[in-house]
Amino acid sequence: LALETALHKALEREELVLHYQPKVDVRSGRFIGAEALMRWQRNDQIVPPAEFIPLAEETGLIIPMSHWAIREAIRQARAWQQAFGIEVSIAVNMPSRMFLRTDLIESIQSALAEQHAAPGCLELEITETGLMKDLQNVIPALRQLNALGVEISIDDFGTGYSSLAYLTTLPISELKIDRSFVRELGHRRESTAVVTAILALARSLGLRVVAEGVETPLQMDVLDRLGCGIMQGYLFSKPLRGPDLEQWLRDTV
Ligand code: G
Ligand code: G
Ligand code: NA
Ligand code: MN
Repeated sequence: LALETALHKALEREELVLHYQPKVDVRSGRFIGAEALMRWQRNDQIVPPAEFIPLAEETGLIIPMSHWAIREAIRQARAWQQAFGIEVSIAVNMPSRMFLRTDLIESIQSALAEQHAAPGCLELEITETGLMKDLQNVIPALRQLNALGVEISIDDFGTGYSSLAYLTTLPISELKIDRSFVRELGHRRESTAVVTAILALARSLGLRVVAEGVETPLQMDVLDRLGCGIMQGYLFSKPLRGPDLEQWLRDTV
């Protein structure tokens, strides 16, 4: 209960921060965008999401936290666009229940308007498992977001049980290959088979693919050879505080 109270206050006290992990187009070396990952700056410590996201989900605090994350990501994307003169898209992790809320679209629209930002600066990630759990109820929001121009990415893809038939009808833009498959690339043939299958599926549906959790040059080479060009992982950068990602951009782009 103490933690719940503290988390409640954390939002008001602006103790939540987003860290950003770049997505890279490996062939061109281009920065494609970043995934926002939430951190809680509690006193002098950084509390990782594993220790507060489950609590936030249980208590419902995840709803205002998600609204906050959307606004903060849009603000940051806009700031980087202006500072670097490039298109920046920031992906925010959404619990599936956010897509059931009637105020989601309105909240995004007002945040975009306030920041004079285009919808393309925001992307929303939903896990494959979260999506399939509530598919029929989530679809209307996906359609509205798509119409607005906010792209949807399916996170941890390959670990859930997608109905492939449904996948063809969903207005989504990106699949993120779960890092459990990436980790075993070059060591377990089954992982290569799974990644190959995901890439073939994505190609036929016209979806972008991002490999997450890329840690080694070997994994990068295998992915590149299989035709997956967009990657995210410690090999390129860990999630960074905003100012540190700016430095990374100056050094890299
Ligand atoms: O950031 P990693 O560093 O530890 O994140 C651990 C887990 O917490 C991941 O599964 C990630 O999806 C989740 N997570 C991180 N940030 C957010 C967030 O802003 N919102 C939600 N709902 N989950 C997040
Ligand atoms: O569930 P989701 O994919 O949103 O979680 C992202 C999580 O993966 C975060 O905890 C992030 O810190 C972590 N992460 C990012 N890159 C790597 C990596 O290269 N290796 C590992 N093991 N974890 C990573
Ligand atoms: Na994610
Ligand atoms: Mn992921």
